[in-house]
Amino acid sequence: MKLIGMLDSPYVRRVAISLQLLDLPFEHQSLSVFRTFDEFSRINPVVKAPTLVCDDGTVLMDSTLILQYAEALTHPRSLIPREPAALAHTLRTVGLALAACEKSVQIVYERGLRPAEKQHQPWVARVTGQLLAACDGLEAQLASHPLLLTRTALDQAGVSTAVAWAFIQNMLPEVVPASRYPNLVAFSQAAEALPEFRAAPHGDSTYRAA
Ligand SMILES: N[C@@H](CCC(=O)N[C@@H](CS)C(=O)NCC(=O)O)C(=O)O
Repeated sequence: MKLIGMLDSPYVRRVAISLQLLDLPFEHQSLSVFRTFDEFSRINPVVKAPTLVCDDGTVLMDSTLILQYAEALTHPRSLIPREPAALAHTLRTVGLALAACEKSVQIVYERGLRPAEKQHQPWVARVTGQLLAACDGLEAQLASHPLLLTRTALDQAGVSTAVAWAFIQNMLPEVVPASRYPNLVAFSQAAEALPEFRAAPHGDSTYRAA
């Protein structure tokens, strides 16, 4: 299978790290949804990153749906707990992390794609408040339910939390001050030291299996 999209996207990165943790081999093609729009659109005309081209040629998109497919391939190995209370905790954390990604991507797009005179401050303020609320929620989740950080114990809550934090700190550090989030800083530092995170760093590199 082939993962399409750049590792500067938190959605592509959470898939790249999760596939490794699930022991699923994959190729990676680091195409930009902006700079290589035409090449991307020949693979997926919708031009969404991540895109996954399955071994039978089926083209999937959306990180959560791609991960659902990946977990079907590796069942019973999973990054999502089965027991309902643990599942609710994991899904709450993943939801907060995905909301943090969505809100930070919206700010990055507003700044990078819309001409300065057309930027709408009330919208930016609203999205910034939502981003900070999601980060506050993640910080509180880490305080009340510390996440485990070994290769076998790390679940989708841990992957998505660390990936969201790295994206935010790379793209919008002045919007989300690290000093307000000590648990996220410590968790992120430990996660980024794991081989699966180091093999798929935020940025424009291409993942290659070790
Ligand atoms: N909910 C989607 C969000 C994916 C997403 O928005 N990716 C961005 C890159 S970070 C993208 O494809 N942007 C191009 C566009 O939406 O036109 C997921 O989880 O995969």
